[in-house]
Amino acid sequence: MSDHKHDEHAASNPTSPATGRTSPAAAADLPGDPARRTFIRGSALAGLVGAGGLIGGLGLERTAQASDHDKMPEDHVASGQLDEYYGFWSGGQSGEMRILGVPSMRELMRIPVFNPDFAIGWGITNESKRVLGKGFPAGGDAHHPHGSQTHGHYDGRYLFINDKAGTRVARIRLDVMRTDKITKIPNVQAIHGLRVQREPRTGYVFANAEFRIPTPNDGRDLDAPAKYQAMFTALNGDTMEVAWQVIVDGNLDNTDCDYAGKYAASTCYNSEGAVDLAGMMRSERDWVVVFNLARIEAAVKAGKFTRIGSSKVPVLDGRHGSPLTMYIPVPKSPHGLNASPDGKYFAANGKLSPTVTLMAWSKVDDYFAGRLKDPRGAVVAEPQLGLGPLHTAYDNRGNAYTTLFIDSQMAKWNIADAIAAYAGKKVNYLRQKLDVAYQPGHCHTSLGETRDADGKWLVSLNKFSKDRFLPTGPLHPDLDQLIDISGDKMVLVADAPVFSEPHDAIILPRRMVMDKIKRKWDRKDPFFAETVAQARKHGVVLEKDSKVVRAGRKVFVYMTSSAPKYGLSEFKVKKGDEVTVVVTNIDQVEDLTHGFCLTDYGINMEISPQETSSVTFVANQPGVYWYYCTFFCHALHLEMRGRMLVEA
Ligand code: CUK
Ligand code: CUA
Repeated sequence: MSDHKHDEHAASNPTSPATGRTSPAAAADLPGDPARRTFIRGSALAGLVGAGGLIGGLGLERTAQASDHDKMPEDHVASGQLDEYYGFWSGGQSGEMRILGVPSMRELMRIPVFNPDFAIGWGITNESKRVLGKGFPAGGDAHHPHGSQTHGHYDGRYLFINDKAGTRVARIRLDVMRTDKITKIPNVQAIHGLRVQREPRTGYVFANAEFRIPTPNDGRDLDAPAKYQAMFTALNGDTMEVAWQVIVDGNLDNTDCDYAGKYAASTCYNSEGAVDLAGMMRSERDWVVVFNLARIEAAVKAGKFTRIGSSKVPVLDGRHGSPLTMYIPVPKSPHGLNASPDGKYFAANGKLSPTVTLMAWSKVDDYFAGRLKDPRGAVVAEPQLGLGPLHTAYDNRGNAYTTLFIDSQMAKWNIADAIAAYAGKKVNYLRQKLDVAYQPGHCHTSLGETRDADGKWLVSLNKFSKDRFLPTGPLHPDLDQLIDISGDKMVLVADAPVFSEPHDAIILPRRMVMDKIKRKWDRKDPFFAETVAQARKHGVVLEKDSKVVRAGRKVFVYMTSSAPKYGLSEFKVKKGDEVTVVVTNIDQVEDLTHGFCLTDYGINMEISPQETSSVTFVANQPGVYWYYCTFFCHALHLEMRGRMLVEA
């Protein structure tokens, strides 16, 4: 049966092998003259924000050179072989999460999160609607996937991801790769930065609100933006309830936390509190705000908070002068915030400044203990790297890798040397610059957000692909490039076009994930437990019974599915009935998934081995309607169908 699946296609490698299409060599040996990179001002800035100038022309002048990598494609994963790593990719404005194999960069699966998805029935089934909530928005804008941790190691329980468009945070179960909780964050708008607590465990999920809004936001204050506020939010990763919120000055962009369980920190741009572009650029400095978790928890316990509107969430005041927070001035409009896996530092990426500001958690200790008066004293290095630093990733050898959006490059630099240079020593901390194509946003190293950073792979998530692929109309794919960082030099090994638009990704070793994965559903799984309980009330044993239960205008249609048959080949309802179809896949064979599609009713759902899926709809059109299986499960798959009669 399962040999009916299209194995030979699934196993072939859609990404290019080592292409040799980029030019690591040219820039590689010339770390560049840091002094050449000065603050972006005047016309350069206008070009950046105007988007036309700098972005439009860049990259195209790059000359292709053969890489010395042609002989041994590091990314080659032959047909039938498994990747060494799982990559979890944000799906950006598609609202989903994607699973990629690394290093092949093959897309393995998509996990619908904030987006409706007809293939598996996300947003259609009752089980998914329970997760999405009533009246869920049509989609989402997902940026930052992160894996739950225990003591700074991935623990394989959950993935978390933000929705900027719908101000939500979602949790995905790693064992079944399915979204199991979505929380709408109150009092704020546009959840952007997201991270998980590392110590002792996750624990908190930290979420940044990017846009400042009136509090409460009840239809006033268009003309009083000075009264707008943004808040830092901590959720409880076990319950997905909001634990507390802290009001900050400015708006929050990206966030990260330490490896000791003491602090979280966020980049803020728009310290001016402006509502237009010119205003947001006025000051030369913005800041990083650090949150003291112990003090926040103590303040919550002591009742030093307010509540806003009908929300139960404790809201604390963390604006300038608050004992809960520390404001570290950094060059204006910082973007990415990245903690180093040695547990010592955190970096704010300059974006409009050619620098990355490196700060030490130990100095944050000093500040909150009163030993450090000037918060700027937390800065231990400020390396100049190039134009448009957005995000930084780390290896296990003391090096950092920073994306340069405007320069279309990846800069590798050494942390210890950057600190020495900041202290006045004459050392070159820049190790290499590698051209990427083009305009990278995030970068991420294998295991780089944990203590287990292994210094093997780096992925550059580029926003523009322009001339790199067959043209696909005006809309181009993004381009995620895989870079081998295991040696002294970064070597580009693979190009993977990706649909709009992954911002961030994480890379985990396969054993960590495979150990947790279920190949079939457990009949006691909580994901469909409510549906099972309802069947029990009707005296139905889902694994055996196929029958119709009528309760007034509500009709429950229970059926099994077993290749190539549904338990019911027909059922009758009356026009206007509220019909709930519950299908239980009793097949035990791995990969033997069935579908249930009801023609002309806009209904499809996936039922994987041992899963129960259900859908509720109103039978508003009289007539005969065929339902059929949508997953090619058997030689007689096309015959796997039945009829619903809706009586007029
Ligand atoms: S953000 Cu998109 S490139 Cu949402 Cu992490 Cu920096
Ligand atoms: Cu069941 Cu196709």
